[in-house]
Amino acid sequence: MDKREEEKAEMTVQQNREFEDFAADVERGLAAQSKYVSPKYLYDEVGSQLFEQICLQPEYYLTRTEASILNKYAPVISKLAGSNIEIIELGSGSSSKTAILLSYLSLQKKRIYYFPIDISSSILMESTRRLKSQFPNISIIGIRSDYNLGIDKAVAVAVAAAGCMSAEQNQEIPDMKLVLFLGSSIGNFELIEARSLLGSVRKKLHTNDLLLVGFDLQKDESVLNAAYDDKAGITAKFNLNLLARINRELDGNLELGKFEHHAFYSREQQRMEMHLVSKTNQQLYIGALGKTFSIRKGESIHTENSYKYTLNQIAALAEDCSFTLEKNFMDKNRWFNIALLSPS
Ligand code: AVJ
Repeated sequence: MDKREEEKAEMTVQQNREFEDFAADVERGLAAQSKYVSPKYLYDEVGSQLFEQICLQPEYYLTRTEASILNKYAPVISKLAGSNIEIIELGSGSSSKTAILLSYLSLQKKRIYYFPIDISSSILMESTRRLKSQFPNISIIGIRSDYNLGIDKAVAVAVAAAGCMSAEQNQEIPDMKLVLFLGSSIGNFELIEARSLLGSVRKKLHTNDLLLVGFDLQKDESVLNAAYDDKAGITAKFNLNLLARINRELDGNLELGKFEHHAFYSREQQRMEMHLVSKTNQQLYIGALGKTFSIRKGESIHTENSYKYTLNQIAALAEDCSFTLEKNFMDKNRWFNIALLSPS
């Protein structure tokens, strides 16, 4: 096999594994007592595009608030960073917020390597192409991976690639790593999972490295509820696309019109919950599984949790994972916080 064929074959193995995972996860989730599907399946090509649109909705304050914090504090953050820096971003998406940081860093750093890691290959390809033309002096390599499972691998690849690139081009080896986990993606994780994720990042870091994590903060429930049920109906479309994806990829017969998007803040759990509620008693047939699942009128498929943090909880989480919370960068409403963490 030549190299191209080899790449193609590898692609097929990977895609096949993803198909099997999706099928198995949907089967487990729909057979469960309380139906659920992991939020990571919301982000196929269509879902990732819809999420980009959510970020532009007036009700979805998260993205613009975090961007405003980065605009304000990017100069401070870039001063803290070393001069040869390796940036690794988990769940980079369109990288539009990171571009704010990159533009400051590129003004003063000697050498910047940027490794965006994302689950969606289309978004990743698009954003790396855009960033490469915007920042010709930054070395950019996109890594397609599910950061939850692939963090060790992804970070290892990034570290090795930076080493090779600097050796090949006779350039300096990065003297520090800056890991970014923005957008409140951490909110999708249960506390125990968030600890293990930050814990595995911590293991990859050395004394001078830094980690920036975006946390959405607890606030008035009406603000939260509106953010996850925008008037234009984009979040509803995003949620319902999960069913369309099951139809596309798993040969399902789900009728999108027979489900309703439902998002609410649970004060007890301190999280937003997103559900797809069945409007009727119906049978859900999934061709790829050769199985039918019954769902009752009013019964829901739980598709996402988005935890909202307090500053105390953030400090405790950092400490639990052997990080020192160096600084909280917040907007003036204290709606969002970008925590700067260093290895303790
Ligand atoms: C990408 C997980 C940060 O929880 O706010 C947006 C996803 N879901 N609207 C969030 C999402 C519904 C988003 N995160």
